[in-house]
Amino acid sequence: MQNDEVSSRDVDVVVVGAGFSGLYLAHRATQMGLSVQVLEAGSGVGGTWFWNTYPGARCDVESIDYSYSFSDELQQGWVWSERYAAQEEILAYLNHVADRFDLRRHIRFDTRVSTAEFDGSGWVVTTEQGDTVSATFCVMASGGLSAPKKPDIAGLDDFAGQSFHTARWPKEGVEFAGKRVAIIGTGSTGVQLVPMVAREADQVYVLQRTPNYVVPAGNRPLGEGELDTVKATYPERRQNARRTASGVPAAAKPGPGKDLSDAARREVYERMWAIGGAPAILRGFTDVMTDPGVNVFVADFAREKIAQTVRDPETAESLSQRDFPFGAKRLCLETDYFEAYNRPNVELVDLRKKPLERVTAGGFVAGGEEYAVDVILLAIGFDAISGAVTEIDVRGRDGVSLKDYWADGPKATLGLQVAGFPNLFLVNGPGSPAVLGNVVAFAEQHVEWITDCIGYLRDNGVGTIETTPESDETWADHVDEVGGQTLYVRAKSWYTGENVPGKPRRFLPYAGGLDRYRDRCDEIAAKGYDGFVLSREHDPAEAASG
Ligand code: NA7
Repeated sequence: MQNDEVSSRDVDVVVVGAGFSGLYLAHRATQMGLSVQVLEAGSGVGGTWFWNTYPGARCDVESIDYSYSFSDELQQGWVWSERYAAQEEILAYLNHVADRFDLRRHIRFDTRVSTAEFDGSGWVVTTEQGDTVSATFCVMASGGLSAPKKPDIAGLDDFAGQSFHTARWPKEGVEFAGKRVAIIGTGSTGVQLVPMVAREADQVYVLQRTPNYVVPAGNRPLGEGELDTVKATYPERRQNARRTASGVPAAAKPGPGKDLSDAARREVYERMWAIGGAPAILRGFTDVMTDPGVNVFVADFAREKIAQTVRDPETAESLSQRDFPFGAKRLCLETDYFEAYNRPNVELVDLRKKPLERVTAGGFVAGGEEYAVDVILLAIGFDAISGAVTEIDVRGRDGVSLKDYWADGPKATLGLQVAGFPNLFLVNGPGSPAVLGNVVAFAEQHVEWITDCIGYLRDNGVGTIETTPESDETWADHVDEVGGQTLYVRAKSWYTGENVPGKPRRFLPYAGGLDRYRDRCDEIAAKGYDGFVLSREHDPAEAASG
């Protein structure tokens, strides 16, 4: 970079996190001739896929799409074995990427960042070990689902057995044979975990507070011929995905279900159930998410499938969601989940009928009944989207804390930058569309925008870039408004922050879709970062509007 102050820094860019986003950032920034230091809390690359090693952990986006598109050699060379990749395979892929592009030399592992402070022209990041790294730019590639939710369960500290959050699974594994196990939580994680633990443990109690809509994953091995067909048209497939709302290629367009008879709808949905996966099932008709009658049809269909599978009618009813529309929360994809409840060693504890009172030294008490267990698995979710950033003490101009700035709810222009925090970028931050689709496609878009922006600043001798409070508010209001038009606001979930007690309610992801979002980001960049404040000098008073 150009001026003396900047060149005296350790690196041009410091990146927090070596998951999908951080790895690509390191690759792209170094390709541009920038120096990069990635700081990673884990002892290996992979982020979410490094930490979530619980049995059954698997992606809910198809492997051929949930992968980088930036290198044709990479996508042609890598062989995915299943429709939905298991955690081990995604982690192996990310390790391959780190080696193939020689990224490890930019990464410091076992290094958790505790503070990040703007010093007038750049960032000083401090690690838990007390080391500092100074950089012109700081990028939070710290992940949307990487801050485990703190358990709000009475008595958990008194438990004498083994207990941990599923995203902190012991690396040495867990022996379930001969054990009684409680699994708290029935989101995607719980749904994947239950059948796996049920195969080994003596007894499994599944503690469910809210039933979710759970649909067949339709996972299967990928035939070699099938993968070859995809590879032959990968560039077109990726191009197609870039122009969709969700970052996965658009399938042939179905028609609306509104005017069809129930029998005709049923025929379509039997097919969708057999295909499995969220895109088929959410978009079996074009109006599942907009027409209340069609939505109720699909919800009824899903409940019928449970009743056909789960033998005990009371358990089947407890597993059936009736309070919010189909698709209002991210669908959970299952393999053998409902069948698990037919096993003699699995019992659903419906916390709506038997509230969880407390954990004791030897188990838990729900609805006045005592249950003895040896292990408690906390599949209770995450302080999503903003939690990994607010865990760090981030201080911007004049020492202002990001946590304080976000006291009423996280806000960031385009989900990328925050007023008062110059040269700080967020990947897949609050206000970005990432979690509503294929996170890898969104991460690539973010990383490309951020690195292009840094390139622009370098080429134009600009010292800092930041947003304004007005722009943050306007974008957050827009995100709220667009989110308010969807069914997502009809359920309490990590999309709104309501899964974490005390977290201000705000619809966090931008529901306008990748295509619209990309256009908006590109338009702003093409106009020299219109609406952002670009400053040649480091004195904000001399800042010139971009
Ligand atoms: P989720 O989807 O946030 O699910 C967490 C589950 O844990 C959910 O069933 C919660 O019930 C339950 N929970 C949380 N706290 C408690 C307490 N205190 N008592 C009982 N039950 C509790 O997290 P996941 O890890 O499953 O999935 C996250 C994302 O990862 C997923 O959407 C995919 O994108 C991948 P609640 O619904 O709050 O009543």
